[in-house]
Amino acid sequence: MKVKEKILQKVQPINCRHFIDGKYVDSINLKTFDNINPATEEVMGQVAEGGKEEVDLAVAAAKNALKGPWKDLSIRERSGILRRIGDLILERVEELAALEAMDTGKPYQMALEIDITRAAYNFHFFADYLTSMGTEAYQQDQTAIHYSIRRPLGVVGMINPWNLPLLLLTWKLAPCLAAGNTAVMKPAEWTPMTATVLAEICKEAGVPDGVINLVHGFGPDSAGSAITEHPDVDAVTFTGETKTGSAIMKAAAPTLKKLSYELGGKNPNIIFADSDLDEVIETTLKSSFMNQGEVCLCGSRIYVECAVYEVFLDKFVAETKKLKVGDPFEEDTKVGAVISKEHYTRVNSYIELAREEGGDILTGGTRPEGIDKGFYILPTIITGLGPHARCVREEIFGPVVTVLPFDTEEEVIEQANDTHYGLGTTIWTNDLRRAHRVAHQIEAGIIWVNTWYLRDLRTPFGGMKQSGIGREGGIHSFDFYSELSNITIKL
Ligand code: NAD
Ligand code: 6OD
Repeated sequence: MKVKEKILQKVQPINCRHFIDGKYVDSINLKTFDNINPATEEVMGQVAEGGKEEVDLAVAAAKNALKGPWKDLSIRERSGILRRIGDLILERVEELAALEAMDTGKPYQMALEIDITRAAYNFHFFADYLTSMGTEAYQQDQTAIHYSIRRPLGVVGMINPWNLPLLLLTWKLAPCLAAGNTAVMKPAEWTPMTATVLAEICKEAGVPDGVINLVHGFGPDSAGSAITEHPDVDAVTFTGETKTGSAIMKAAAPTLKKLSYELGGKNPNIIFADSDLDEVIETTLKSSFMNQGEVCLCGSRIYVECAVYEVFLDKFVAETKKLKVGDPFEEDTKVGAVISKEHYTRVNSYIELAREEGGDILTGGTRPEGIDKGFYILPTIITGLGPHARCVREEIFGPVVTVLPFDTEEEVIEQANDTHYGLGTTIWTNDLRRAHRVAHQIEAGIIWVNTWYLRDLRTPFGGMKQSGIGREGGIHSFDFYSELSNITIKL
């Protein structure tokens, strides 16, 4: 039996309810919305539509849960629960990957190998990290000793995007729980299924009732804004679009919530002539089109040194044409469907704009032939645009890249930095001095040399400029999810 039939026989889409104070519940007014499979355009199920009333209940449960028994657990006990969550995710890896593929339209294989595996690792990593953490202490002559203690922040609101749903939700939830907080989570409206299963997993792993709460719904005037406005939510961690970050900041201002932001990007992929082109092409295919280009870190602005521009383009276009686009559950599918009809229209409007701006579409730019249903867009490579074209400057968040030639290091650094984003950059060169020199001048929070999306969860992750506020990962996550108090003892 083919993998597709095997998985789809075992896993059916689920209806999604809120999870509040340890129980799955409907919305008070029983309102729901359709959950649509972007690969088939069919309605897969219903999602409870939450708003202010459900968020009020969830926040009250989370606030109450701060009193105990969560706060009284030893480090070893809390770490054990986190580890068990990671284990349970792995036990259900195929089911979760199938649900993620149905919700997002991404290839099942990618969901299996990246999204869900990493979601489990997020818990395993922070379970271990928690047990090895120390705090600062200073002896001041014979006068005093100073030491700091970490305490939970309180109730943390988590607002999540749809592109890597469980990976990014758990990237927040694991350190949030490790630091002893309670949570009210809102998954993106397009991708509610894996978060719904995670709630059950957390309960089974021993997370006390009220510690994690989940409210489904939309952003503005809905569950999202209710979280950001709620006076008993102490902090909000948000991953999503830059302009949504701005709206959340406004909503959170009256109650001065602590904010952590992972926002958009328009990331340069800079290819110098001395790099190993086969390696460049292999990775650039991923950094351009992985997850349909719906990764904040995708290198959608490709700059190639003139000496290798033509040879790079020939190979890149040829390899891109080989990527199989289609059914997320076919084993060899590399590019699935984009998330929604609205997004499909938006990405296509950028391709149209590129044509109007005088760009050449070297490959892609249309739907794949023979597929009538589903929000599919062929991987698209655009050349012939200048540095000020909108397709070169704005985040498209789809399988669309622009390629521009450059002559000098100075010129490419200037173009790479000429943006209000500053999330990630990849630099390809075999010249060690140049790698350091360019990396130090690039205005981005994450810079890879001769690789892309190579992660170590201890490292600071986040964006400069309008790509984010703060950093996540290792101690940086704990710095966000805890309050430090300094205690001074006079000797
Ligand atoms: P989005 O901003 O539209 O939505 C994200 C979440 O915010 C959703 O849950 C949505 O319901 C909620 N939301 C929307 N408006 C809100 C409001 N006014 N108040 C409260 N909540 C609100 O983003 P998206 O389309 O889901 O995700 C794509 C974007 O996310 C891209 O810009 C991408 O670059 C960015 N992203 C960044 C990172 C990162 O680590 N920097 C990671 C993933 C995605
Ligand atoms: O890998 C991660 O930890 C992470 N936050 C990835 C974000 C990807 C954005 O789409």
